[in-house]
Amino acid sequence: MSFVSIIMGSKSDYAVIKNCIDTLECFGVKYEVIISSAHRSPQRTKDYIATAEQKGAAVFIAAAGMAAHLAGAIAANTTKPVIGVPMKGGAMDGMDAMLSTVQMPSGMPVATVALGKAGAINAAYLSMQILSIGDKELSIKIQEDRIMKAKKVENDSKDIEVLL
Ligand code: RP5
Repeated sequence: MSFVSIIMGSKSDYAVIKNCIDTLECFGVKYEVIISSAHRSPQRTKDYIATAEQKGAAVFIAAAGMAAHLAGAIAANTTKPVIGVPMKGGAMDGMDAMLSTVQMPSGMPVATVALGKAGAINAAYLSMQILSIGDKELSIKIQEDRIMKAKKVENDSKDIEVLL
């Protein structure tokens, strides 16, 4: 059974990552979620990745703030795709998290999404798009979601649009 594994560095990341969880639930995608840190609990992080892979984790989502490098630490321990969600906050308001996530040296990629809520939601979408490569049903759900989004743009516009 393939699933998405979500690892956040601290409980303080949960409010943002809940958006990722909610998005996966909307699509009926299976996931695990744990708190584990690259620097506060490095062994737990490493052990969890090995266990999750054995159980069927197909994609890892890593959420961390400041320069915690959780996504990179996960990428070092798996060849599965890793999506990094930089958390806003701290003295640099997320710039440190963004750079420590996006600026991975060559050969050890982390697919980095936007800071905060948008990034958490996009991490869910990107992980589902990866899973959908081998899952036709999920692929159709994602295509239907795109159609709904396009319709919403049209409907929102109809409410306010002025055309000459
Ligand atoms: C990172 O440090 C966590 O991912 C969190 O975003 C940040 C601050 O953690 P706390 O001090 O709030 O636990 O490791």
